[in-house]
Amino acid sequence: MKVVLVNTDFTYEADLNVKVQPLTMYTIAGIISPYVDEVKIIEPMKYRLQNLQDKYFSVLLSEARDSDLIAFTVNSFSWFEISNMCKKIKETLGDKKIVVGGIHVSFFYKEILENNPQIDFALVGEAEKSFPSLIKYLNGQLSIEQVPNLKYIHNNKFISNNNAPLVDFRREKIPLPRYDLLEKKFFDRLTFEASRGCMGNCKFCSVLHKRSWRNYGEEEVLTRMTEFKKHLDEKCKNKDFIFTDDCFTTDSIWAKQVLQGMMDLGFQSYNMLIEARAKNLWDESLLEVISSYDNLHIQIGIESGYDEGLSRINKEIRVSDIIKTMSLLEKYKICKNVFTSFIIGFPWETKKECMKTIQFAAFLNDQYGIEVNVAWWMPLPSRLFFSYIGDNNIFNMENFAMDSKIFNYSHPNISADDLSSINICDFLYKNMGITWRL
Ligand code: B12
Ligand code: SF4
Repeated sequence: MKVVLVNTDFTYEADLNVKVQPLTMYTIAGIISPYVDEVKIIEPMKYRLQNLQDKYFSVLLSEARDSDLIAFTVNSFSWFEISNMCKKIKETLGDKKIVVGGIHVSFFYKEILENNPQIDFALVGEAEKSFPSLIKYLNGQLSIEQVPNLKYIHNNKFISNNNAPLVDFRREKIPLPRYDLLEKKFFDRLTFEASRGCMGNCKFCSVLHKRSWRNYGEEEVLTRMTEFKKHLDEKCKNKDFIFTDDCFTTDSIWAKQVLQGMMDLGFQSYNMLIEARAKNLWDESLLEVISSYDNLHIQIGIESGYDEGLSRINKEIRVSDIIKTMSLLEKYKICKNVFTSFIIGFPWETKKECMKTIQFAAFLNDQYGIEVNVAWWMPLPSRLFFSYIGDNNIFNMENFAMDSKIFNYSHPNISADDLSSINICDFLYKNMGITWRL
Protein backbone atom coordinates (compact mmCIF):
# COMPACT_ATOMS: atom_id res chain seq x y z
CA MET A 1 0.00 0.00 0.00
CA LYS A 2 1.19 3.53 -0.83
CA VAL A 3 0.11 6.43 1.40
CA VAL A 4 0.52 10.11 0.58
CA LEU A 5 0.71 12.42 3.61
CA VAL A 6 0.04 16.11 2.96
CA ASN A 7 1.68 18.17 5.66
CA THR A 8 0.30 21.21 7.43
CA ASP A 9 0.80 24.66 6.04
CA PHE A 10 -0.42 27.62 8.02
CA THR A 11 -1.86 29.97 5.44
CA TYR A 12 -2.05 32.65 8.12
CA GLU A 13 0.91 34.95 8.65
CA ALA A 14 3.44 32.46 7.35
CA ASP A 15 6.85 33.90 8.16
CA LEU A 16 8.53 33.77 4.79
CA ASN A 17 12.02 34.13 6.22
CA VAL A 18 12.05 31.21 8.60
CA LYS A 19 10.81 27.90 7.32
CA VAL A 20 9.87 25.72 10.29
CA GLN A 21 9.41 21.99 9.73
CA PRO A 22 5.81 21.01 10.49
CA LEU A 23 6.34 17.82 12.51
CA THR A 24 2.95 16.15 12.09
CA MET A 25 3.37 14.14 8.90
CA TYR A 26 6.96 13.05 9.69
CA THR A 27 5.57 11.71 12.99
CA ILE A 28 2.73 9.93 11.20
CA ALA A 29 5.14 8.56 8.55
CA GLY A 30 7.14 7.00 11.43
CA ILE A 31 3.97 5.48 12.90
CA ILE A 32 2.65 3.92 9.68
CA SER A 33 5.89 2.91 7.96
CA PRO A 34 5.88 -0.64 9.40
CA TYR A 35 2.40 -1.22 7.91
CA VAL A 36 2.77 0.17 4.38
CA ASP A 37 4.97 -0.38 1.31
CA GLU A 38 5.57 3.27 0.62
CA VAL A 39 4.94 6.58 2.30
CA LYS A 40 5.41 9.96 0.70
CA ILE A 41 5.21 13.41 2.35
CA ILE A 42 4.11 16.48 0.41
CA GLU A 43 5.04 19.90 1.81
CA PRO A 44 2.53 22.52 0.58
CA MET A 45 4.77 25.22 2.07
CA LYS A 46 7.37 24.49 -0.59
CA TYR A 47 5.00 25.59 -3.34
CA ARG A 48 3.20 28.35 -1.46
CA LEU A 49 6.39 30.24 -0.73
CA GLN A 50 7.04 30.47 -4.45
CA ASN A 51 3.40 31.09 -5.36
CA LEU A 52 3.28 27.84 -7.28
CA GLN A 53 -0.26 26.76 -6.37
CA ASP A 54 -0.88 25.03 -9.70
CA LYS A 55 2.37 23.11 -9.42
CA TYR A 56 1.38 22.04 -5.88
CA PHE A 57 -1.90 20.66 -7.14
CA SER A 58 -0.31 18.83 -10.06
CA VAL A 59 2.33 17.25 -7.76
CA LEU A 60 -0.44 16.25 -5.36
CA LEU A 61 -2.51 14.71 -8.15
CA SER A 62 0.36 12.78 -9.66
CA GLU A 63 1.37 11.35 -6.25
CA ALA A 64 -2.26 10.62 -5.40
CA ARG A 65 -2.88 8.88 -8.73
CA ASP A 66 -0.76 5.84 -7.86
CA SER A 67 -1.49 5.82 -4.14
CA ASP A 68 -4.12 3.96 -2.12
CA LEU A 69 -4.75 6.56 0.56
CA ILE A 70 -4.27 10.32 0.80
CA ALA A 71 -4.10 11.87 4.27
CA PHE A 72 -4.39 15.53 5.21
CA THR A 73 -3.61 17.17 8.55
CA VAL A 74 -5.95 20.08 9.09
CA ASN A 75 -5.70 23.20 11.25
CA SER A 76 -8.34 25.92 11.28
CA PHE A 77 -6.37 28.06 8.82
CA SER A 78 -5.87 25.33 6.25
CA TRP A 79 -9.35 23.75 6.33
CA PHE A 80 -10.77 25.96 3.55
CA GLU A 81 -8.05 25.04 1.10
CA ILE A 82 -7.94 21.36 2.07
CA SER A 83 -11.69 20.88 1.63
CA ASN A 84 -11.37 22.27 -1.91
CA MET A 85 -8.29 20.17 -2.65
CA CYS A 86 -10.16 17.04 -1.59
CA LYS A 87 -13.05 17.93 -3.93
CA LYS A 88 -10.65 18.35 -6.83
CA ILE A 89 -8.90 15.06 -6.06
CA LYS A 90 -12.22 13.20 -6.04
CA GLU A 91 -13.39 14.93 -9.23
CA THR A 92 -10.17 14.06 -11.04
CA LEU A 93 -9.27 10.67 -9.60
CA GLY A 94 -12.66 9.21 -8.70
CA ASP A 95 -12.65 6.78 -5.84
CA LYS A 96 -9.28 7.51 -4.16
CA LYS A 97 -9.68 7.18 -0.40
CA ILE A 98 -9.14 10.37 1.60
CA VAL A 99 -8.63 10.61 5.37
CA VAL A 100 -8.39 13.83 7.36
CA GLY A 101 -7.19 14.41 10.92
CA GLY A 102 -5.59 17.02 13.15
CA ILE A 103 -6.80 19.71 15.48
CA HIS A 104 -9.59 21.22 13.36
CA VAL A 105 -11.01 17.82 12.41
CA SER A 106 -10.93 16.71 16.05
CA PHE A 107 -13.29 19.60 16.88
CA PHE A 108 -15.62 19.55 13.87
CA TYR A 109 -15.50 16.01 12.44
CA LYS A 110 -19.28 15.52 12.34
CA GLU A 111 -20.03 18.68 10.33
CA ILE A 112 -16.98 18.06 8.15
CA LEU A 113 -18.13 14.55 7.19
CA GLU A 114 -21.77 15.50 6.75
CA ASN A 115 -21.00 18.43 4.45
CA ASN A 116 -17.99 17.06 2.56
CA PRO A 117 -18.79 13.74 0.87
CA GLN A 118 -15.41 13.94 -0.87
CA ILE A 119 -13.84 12.94 2.48
CA ASP A 120 -14.08 9.25 3.34
CA PHE A 121 -12.74 9.13 6.88
CA ALA A 122 -11.99 11.41 9.80
CA LEU A 123 -9.54 10.11 12.39
CA VAL A 124 -9.72 12.29 15.47
CA GLY A 125 -7.13 12.79 18.21
CA GLU A 126 -3.81 10.99 18.11
CA ALA A 127 -2.67 8.90 15.14
CA GLU A 128 -0.44 6.43 17.00
CA LYS A 129 -3.13 3.78 17.56
CA SER A 130 -5.74 4.75 15.00
CA PHE A 131 -3.80 5.14 11.76
CA PRO A 132 -2.18 1.66 11.77
CA SER A 133 -5.66 0.21 12.41
CA LEU A 134 -7.14 2.15 9.48
CA ILE A 135 -4.44 0.70 7.24
CA LYS A 136 -5.17 -2.80 8.52
CA TYR A 137 -8.86 -2.23 7.79
CA LEU A 138 -8.07 -1.08 4.24
CA ASN A 139 -5.89 -4.18 3.82
CA GLY A 140 -8.78 -6.39 4.95
CA GLN A 141 -7.12 -7.38 8.24
CA LEU A 142 -9.60 -5.61 10.56
CA SER A 143 -13.28 -4.72 10.40
CA ILE A 144 -14.19 -1.03 10.25
CA GLU A 145 -15.65 -1.17 13.78
CA GLN A 146 -12.19 -2.09 15.08
CA VAL A 147 -10.58 1.17 13.98
CA PRO A 148 -10.41 3.43 17.04
CA ASN A 149 -11.04 7.20 16.71
CA LEU A 150 -12.65 6.66 13.30
CA LYS A 151 -15.67 8.74 12.25
CA TYR A 152 -17.39 8.15 8.91
CA ILE A 153 -20.68 8.19 7.06
CA HIS A 154 -22.35 4.90 6.16
CA ASN A 155 -25.70 4.78 4.33
CA ASN A 156 -26.16 8.50 5.05
CA LYS A 157 -25.67 7.85 8.75
CA PHE A 158 -22.86 9.34 10.82
CA ILE A 159 -20.90 6.61 12.60
CA SER A 160 -18.53 7.30 15.46
CA ASN A 161 -16.19 4.56 16.68
CA ASN A 162 -14.85 4.78 20.23
CA ASN A 163 -11.56 6.52 20.86
CA ALA A 164 -8.43 4.64 21.91
CA PRO A 165 -6.71 5.54 25.20
CA LEU A 166 -4.06 8.25 24.87
CA VAL A 167 -0.50 7.17 24.16
CA ASP A 168 1.62 6.32 27.18
CA PHE A 169 5.02 7.61 26.06
CA ARG A 170 6.80 5.96 28.98
CA ARG A 171 5.48 2.45 28.31
CA GLU A 172 4.80 2.28 24.58
CA LYS A 173 7.48 2.17 21.92
CA ILE A 174 6.82 5.08 19.57
CA PRO A 175 8.92 5.27 16.39
CA LEU A 176 11.00 8.38 15.76
CA PRO A 177 9.49 10.77 13.19
CA ARG A 178 10.82 10.00 9.67
CA TYR A 179 13.40 12.84 9.64
CA ASP A 180 15.17 10.85 6.91
CA LEU A 181 12.38 11.92 4.52
CA LEU A 182 13.24 15.62 4.94
CA GLU A 183 14.44 17.44 1.87
CA LYS A 184 18.06 18.39 2.43
CA LYS A 185 18.63 22.04 3.48
CA PHE A 186 15.04 23.13 2.82
CA PHE A 187 13.97 23.98 6.39
CA ASP A 188 15.64 26.64 8.53
CA ARG A 189 14.44 25.04 11.79
CA LEU A 190 13.43 21.49 12.60
CA THR A 191 11.02 20.34 15.30
CA PHE A 192 11.19 17.72 18.05
CA GLU A 193 8.56 16.37 20.45
CA ALA A 194 9.55 15.34 23.98
CA SER A 195 6.13 15.63 25.65
CA ARG A 196 2.51 16.20 24.64
CA GLY A 197 -0.39 18.10 26.22
CA CYS A 198 -0.64 20.71 28.93
CA MET A 199 -1.78 20.82 32.54
CA GLY A 200 -3.47 24.17 31.88
CA ASN A 201 -7.00 24.71 30.63
CA CYS A 202 -7.01 28.20 29.11
CA LYS A 203 -10.34 29.14 27.62
CA PHE A 204 -9.00 30.55 24.34
CA CYS A 205 -6.72 27.62 23.52
CA SER A 206 -7.34 24.95 20.84
CA VAL A 207 -4.91 22.40 22.26
CA LEU A 208 -6.67 19.00 22.48
CA HIS A 209 -4.93 17.49 25.46
CA LYS A 210 -5.60 19.86 28.33
CA ARG A 211 -5.19 18.92 32.00
CA SER A 212 -3.06 16.09 30.65
CA TRP A 213 0.67 16.05 30.12
CA ARG A 214 2.56 12.99 28.97
CA ASN A 215 6.28 12.76 28.44
CA TYR A 216 8.95 10.35 27.27
CA GLY A 217 11.26 9.30 30.10
CA GLU A 218 14.40 11.46 30.17
CA GLU A 219 16.64 8.55 28.99
CA GLU A 220 14.33 7.91 26.05
CA VAL A 221 14.24 11.61 25.15
CA LEU A 222 18.01 11.72 25.05
CA THR A 223 18.24 8.54 22.96
CA ARG A 224 15.78 10.04 20.48
CA MET A 225 17.65 13.34 20.50
CA THR A 226 20.90 11.58 19.63
CA GLU A 227 19.27 10.27 16.45
CA PHE A 228 17.49 13.57 15.83
CA LYS A 229 20.77 15.51 16.02
CA LYS A 230 22.26 13.48 13.17
CA HIS A 231 19.32 14.44 10.94
CA LEU A 232 19.37 18.03 12.13
CA ASP A 233 23.06 18.42 11.32
CA GLU A 234 22.64 16.82 7.93
CA LYS A 235 19.27 18.09 6.72
CA CYS A 236 18.58 21.48 8.32
CA LYS A 237 20.00 24.75 7.06
CA ASN A 238 20.89 25.83 10.61
CA LYS A 239 21.66 24.29 13.98
CA ASP A 240 18.22 25.33 15.05
CA PHE A 241 15.11 23.57 16.34
CA ILE A 242 11.87 23.97 18.30
CA PHE A 243 10.43 21.65 20.91
CA THR A 244 6.80 21.28 19.82
CA ASP A 245 5.83 20.55 23.45
CA ASP A 246 2.89 22.69 24.57
CA CYS A 247 4.64 23.18 27.89
CA PHE A 248 8.18 21.80 28.11
CA THR A 249 8.60 22.96 31.73
CA THR A 250 5.52 21.20 33.21
CA ASP A 251 7.81 18.96 35.31
CA SER A 252 10.78 21.17 36.10
CA ILE A 253 12.93 18.26 37.37
CA TRP A 254 12.42 16.33 34.12
CA ALA A 255 13.04 19.49 32.04
CA LYS A 256 16.28 20.10 33.94
CA GLN A 257 17.46 16.50 33.44
CA VAL A 258 16.71 16.62 29.72
CA LEU A 259 18.51 19.95 29.26
CA GLN A 260 21.50 18.75 31.29
CA GLY A 261 21.71 15.56 29.21
CA MET A 262 21.51 17.57 26.01
CA MET A 263 24.69 19.40 26.99
CA ASP A 264 26.57 16.08 26.77
CA LEU A 265 25.03 15.47 23.34
CA GLY A 266 26.58 18.70 22.07
CA PHE A 267 23.53 20.98 21.93
CA GLN A 268 25.01 23.83 23.97
CA SER A 269 25.38 26.36 21.18
CA TYR A 270 22.35 25.26 19.15
CA ASN A 271 19.50 27.68 18.70
CA MET A 272 16.52 26.17 20.51
CA LEU A 273 13.03 27.18 21.59
CA ILE A 274 10.88 25.82 24.41
CA GLU A 275 7.42 26.88 25.56
CA ALA A 276 7.02 27.46 29.28
CA ARG A 277 4.36 28.60 31.72
CA ALA A 278 5.42 31.48 33.94
CA LYS A 279 5.00 29.67 37.28
CA ASN A 280 7.06 26.64 36.17
CA LEU A 281 10.07 28.95 35.98
CA TRP A 282 10.15 29.52 39.73
CA ASP A 283 12.43 26.49 40.09
CA GLU A 284 15.81 28.22 40.22
CA SER A 285 17.79 25.04 39.57
CA LEU A 286 16.03 24.85 36.19
CA LEU A 287 16.87 28.50 35.47
CA GLU A 288 20.49 27.78 36.27
CA VAL A 289 20.62 25.03 33.62
CA ILE A 290 18.81 27.24 31.10
CA SER A 291 21.32 30.02 31.72
CA SER A 292 24.21 27.73 30.82
CA TYR A 293 22.96 27.52 27.23
CA ASP A 294 24.00 30.22 24.75
CA ASN A 295 20.80 30.30 22.68
CA LEU A 296 18.00 28.57 24.52
CA HIS A 297 14.93 30.72 23.89
CA ILE A 298 11.80 30.57 26.02
CA GLN A 299 8.34 31.47 24.86
CA ILE A 300 5.85 32.32 27.61
CA GLY A 301 2.18 32.90 26.86
CA ILE A 302 1.07 35.58 29.32
CA GLU A 303 -1.94 36.75 27.31
CA SER A 304 -3.49 39.35 29.58
CA GLY A 305 -2.02 42.30 31.50
CA TYR A 306 -4.60 42.55 34.30
CA ASP A 307 -5.85 40.10 36.92
CA GLU A 308 -9.50 40.06 35.87
CA GLY A 309 -8.53 39.23 32.28
CA LEU A 310 -6.16 36.47 33.43
CA SER A 311 -8.93 35.03 35.55
CA ARG A 312 -11.58 35.21 32.79
CA ILE A 313 -9.39 33.22 30.41
CA ASN A 314 -8.52 30.79 33.22
CA LYS A 315 -4.75 31.41 32.92
CA GLU A 316 -4.36 30.36 36.58
CA ILE A 317 -1.84 33.11 37.24
CA ARG A 318 -1.84 36.69 38.54
CA VAL A 319 0.08 39.79 37.44
CA SER A 320 2.21 39.58 40.61
CA ASP A 321 3.23 36.00 39.66
CA ILE A 322 4.41 37.23 36.28
CA ILE A 323 6.52 39.94 37.88
CA LYS A 324 8.06 37.32 40.17
CA THR A 325 8.96 35.19 37.11
CA MET A 326 10.48 38.20 35.34
CA SER A 327 12.64 39.05 38.37
CA LEU A 328 13.96 35.50 38.47
CA LEU A 329 14.68 35.53 34.73
CA GLU A 330 16.53 38.80 35.29
CA LYS A 331 18.50 37.29 38.16
CA TYR A 332 19.71 34.49 35.86
CA LYS A 333 20.37 36.94 32.99
CA ILE A 334 18.06 35.13 30.57
CA CYS A 335 15.60 37.94 29.78
CA LYS A 336 17.28 38.53 26.42
CA ASN A 337 16.19 35.05 25.31
CA VAL A 338 12.62 35.37 26.52
CA PHE A 339 9.68 36.02 24.25
CA THR A 340 6.25 36.71 25.79
CA SER A 341 2.94 36.78 23.96
CA PHE A 342 -0.21 38.72 24.79
CA ILE A 343 -3.73 38.76 23.41
CA ILE A 344 -5.99 41.80 23.25
CA GLY A 345 -9.63 42.01 22.19
CA PHE A 346 -11.13 39.07 24.07
CA PRO A 347 -14.86 39.27 23.32
CA TRP A 348 -15.71 41.15 26.54
CA GLU A 349 -12.83 43.63 26.26
CA THR A 350 -13.19 47.34 25.57
CA LYS A 351 -10.36 49.64 24.57
CA LYS A 352 -9.67 50.20 28.28
CA GLU A 353 -8.81 46.51 28.93
CA CYS A 354 -6.82 46.29 25.68
CA MET A 355 -4.73 49.27 26.79
CA LYS A 356 -4.08 47.67 30.20
CA THR A 357 -2.57 44.66 28.44
CA ILE A 358 -0.61 46.80 25.98
CA GLN A 359 0.79 48.92 28.81
CA PHE A 360 1.75 45.88 30.85
CA ALA A 361 3.53 44.34 27.85
CA ALA A 362 5.38 47.61 27.24
CA PHE A 363 6.33 47.72 30.93
CA LEU A 364 7.83 44.22 30.78
CA ASN A 365 9.77 45.18 27.68
CA ASP A 366 11.01 48.39 29.24
CA GLN A 367 11.80 47.01 32.68
CA TYR A 368 13.27 43.61 31.81
CA GLY A 369 14.24 43.91 28.14
CA ILE A 370 12.18 40.86 27.16
CA GLU A 371 10.58 40.58 23.73
CA VAL A 372 6.83 41.09 23.67
CA ASN A 373 4.27 40.23 21.06
CA VAL A 374 0.70 41.55 21.22
CA ALA A 375 -1.92 40.04 18.89
CA TRP A 376 -5.67 40.41 18.50
CA TRP A 377 -7.79 37.53 19.78
CA MET A 378 -9.07 35.55 16.86
CA PRO A 379 -11.94 33.08 16.86
CA LEU A 380 -10.35 29.63 16.87
CA PRO A 381 -12.05 26.50 18.25
CA SER A 382 -11.89 26.73 22.03
CA ARG A 383 -14.24 27.12 24.99
CA LEU A 384 -14.21 30.89 24.42
CA PHE A 385 -15.16 30.41 20.78
CA PHE A 386 -18.11 28.17 21.67
CA SER A 387 -19.40 30.58 24.35
CA TYR A 388 -19.14 33.79 22.34
CA ILE A 389 -19.12 32.91 18.63
CA GLY A 390 -20.32 29.35 18.15
CA ASP A 391 -20.75 29.57 14.38
CA ASN A 392 -18.15 27.27 12.89
CA ASN A 393 -19.22 28.18 9.34
CA ILE A 394 -16.66 30.97 9.57
CA PHE A 395 -13.92 28.39 8.99
CA ASN A 396 -15.41 27.64 5.58
CA MET A 397 -14.32 31.12 4.52
CA GLU A 398 -10.98 31.78 2.93
CA ASN A 399 -8.82 33.95 5.21
CA PHE A 400 -11.40 34.10 8.00
CA ALA A 401 -8.61 35.33 10.28
CA MET A 402 -8.20 38.51 8.22
CA ASP A 403 -11.86 39.22 7.48
CA SER A 404 -13.06 42.59 8.81
CA LYS A 405 -16.69 41.46 9.32
CA ILE A 406 -15.52 38.55 11.46
CA PHE A 407 -13.19 40.89 13.31
CA ASN A 408 -16.05 43.26 14.17
CA TYR A 409 -18.32 40.40 15.17
CA SER A 410 -15.74 38.82 17.45
CA HIS A 411 -14.68 42.13 19.06
CA PRO A 412 -18.12 43.67 19.72
CA ASN A 413 -16.85 46.31 22.18
CA ILE A 414 -14.12 47.71 19.93
CA SER A 415 -15.30 50.59 17.72
CA ALA A 416 -13.57 51.81 14.57
CA ASP A 417 -12.17 54.72 16.62
CA ASP A 418 -10.85 52.37 19.30
CA LEU A 419 -9.21 50.29 16.61
CA SER A 420 -7.43 53.25 15.07
CA SER A 421 -6.22 54.60 18.41
CA ILE A 422 -4.89 51.13 19.36
CA ASN A 423 -3.21 50.99 15.96
CA ILE A 424 -1.57 54.39 16.59
CA CYS A 425 -0.26 53.08 19.87
CA ASP A 426 1.05 50.04 17.99
CA PHE A 427 2.79 52.36 15.52
CA LEU A 428 4.40 54.37 18.33
CA TYR A 429 5.69 51.31 20.13
CA LYS A 430 7.18 49.93 16.94
CA ASN A 431 8.93 53.25 16.40
CA MET A 432 10.34 53.13 19.89
CA GLY A 433 12.16 49.97 18.82
CA ILE A 434 10.02 47.62 20.88
CA THR A 435 9.64 44.21 19.27
CA TRP A 436 5.96 44.35 18.73
CA ARG A 437 3.38 42.90 16.47
CA LEU A 438 -0.30 43.65 16.35
C1 B12 B 1 4.94 23.76 17.32
C2 B12 B 1 3.78 24.69 17.05
C3 B12 B 1 4.03 25.81 16.26
C4 B12 B 1 5.39 26.09 15.65
C5 B12 B 1 5.63 25.28 14.39
C6 B12 B 1 4.49 25.35 13.39
C7 B12 B 1 4.62 24.36 12.29
N1 B12 B 1 5.21 24.75 11.20
O1 B12 B 1 4.19 23.22 12.48
C8 B12 B 1 5.33 27.64 15.44
C9 B12 B 1 5.93 28.28 16.67
C10 B12 B 1 6.04 28.19 14.20
C11 B12 B 1 3.82 27.85 15.43
C12 B12 B 1 3.25 28.98 14.91
C13 B12 B 1 1.90 29.22 14.93
N2 B12 B 1 0.95 28.51 15.53
CO1 B12 B 1 1.31 26.83 16.34
N3 B12 B 1 1.51 25.29 17.36
C14 B12 B 1 2.49 24.45 17.59
C15 B12 B 1 2.09 23.35 18.59
C16 B12 B 1 2.56 23.79 19.98
C17 B12 B 1 2.56 21.93 18.32
C18 B12 B 1 2.25 21.36 16.92
C19 B12 B 1 3.00 20.08 16.69
O2 B12 B 1 3.87 20.01 15.85
N4 B12 B 1 2.72 19.01 17.47
C20 B12 B 1 3.37 17.73 17.34
C21 B12 B 1 2.61 16.85 16.32
C22 B12 B 1 3.26 15.50 16.21
O3 B12 B 1 1.30 16.68 16.85
P1 B12 B 1 -0.03 17.03 16.03
O4 B12 B 1 0.19 17.95 14.94
O5 B12 B 1 -1.08 17.35 17.03
O6 B12 B 1 -0.39 15.60 15.38
C23 B12 B 1 -0.85 14.51 16.14
C24 B12 B 1 -2.39 14.41 16.19
O7 B12 B 1 -3.05 15.66 16.20
C25 B12 B 1 -2.75 13.58 15.00
N5 B12 B 1 -2.95 14.18 13.68
C26 B12 B 1 -2.63 15.38 13.20
N6 B12 B 1 -2.94 15.45 11.90
C27 B12 B 1 -3.45 14.27 11.52
C28 B12 B 1 -3.90 13.80 10.29
C29 B12 B 1 -4.38 12.50 10.20
C30 B12 B 1 -4.86 12.00 8.90
C31 B12 B 1 -4.41 11.67 11.35
C32 B12 B 1 -4.90 10.30 11.28
C33 B12 B 1 -3.96 12.16 12.59
C34 B12 B 1 -3.48 13.44 12.65
O8 B12 B 1 -1.64 12.70 14.88
C35 B12 B 1 -0.42 13.27 15.37
C36 B12 B 1 0.26 12.23 16.24
O9 B12 B 1 -0.59 11.78 17.24
C37 B12 B 1 0.53 23.41 18.45
C38 B12 B 1 -0.22 22.99 19.69
C39 B12 B 1 -0.67 21.55 19.57
N7 B12 B 1 -0.48 20.81 20.61
O10 B12 B 1 -1.17 21.11 18.55
C40 B12 B 1 0.29 24.88 18.11
C41 B12 B 1 -0.91 25.27 17.23
C42 B12 B 1 -1.03 24.24 16.12
N8 B12 B 1 -0.54 26.57 16.68
C43 B12 B 1 -1.53 27.35 16.58
C44 B12 B 1 -1.43 28.69 16.08
C45 B12 B 1 -2.70 29.53 16.18
C46 B12 B 1 -0.24 29.18 15.55
C47 B12 B 1 -0.03 30.58 14.95
C48 B12 B 1 -1.10 31.01 13.97
C49 B12 B 1 0.14 31.54 16.13
C50 B12 B 1 0.20 33.00 15.76
N9 B12 B 1 -0.87 33.71 16.09
O11 B12 B 1 1.17 33.44 15.20
C51 B12 B 1 1.35 30.44 14.26
C52 B12 B 1 1.24 30.10 12.75
C53 B12 B 1 2.39 30.67 11.96
C54 B12 B 1 3.07 29.69 11.03
N10 B12 B 1 3.46 30.18 9.91
O12 B12 B 1 3.28 28.50 11.29
C55 B12 B 1 -2.83 26.72 17.07
C56 B12 B 1 -3.72 26.28 15.90
C57 B12 B 1 -5.18 26.46 16.25
C58 B12 B 1 -6.07 25.92 15.21
N11 B12 B 1 -7.30 25.72 15.62
O13 B12 B 1 -5.74 25.71 14.06
C59 B12 B 1 -2.28 25.59 17.97
C60 B12 B 1 -3.18 24.37 18.11
C61 B12 B 1 -1.97 26.22 19.37
C62 B12 B 1 -3.11 26.57 20.24
N12 B12 B 1 -2.81 26.82 21.49
O14 B12 B 1 -4.25 26.71 19.90
N13 B12 B 1 3.17 26.84 15.99
S1 SF4 C 1 -2.60 28.35 26.21
FE1 SF4 C 1 -0.73 27.28 26.77
S2 SF4 C 1 -0.90 27.04 29.01
FE2 SF4 C 1 -2.97 27.49 28.28
S3 SF4 C 1 -3.94 25.47 27.93
FE3 SF4 C 1 -3.05 26.16 25.96
S4 SF4 C 1 -1.02 25.22 25.88
FE4 SF4 C 1 -1.71 25.17 28.02
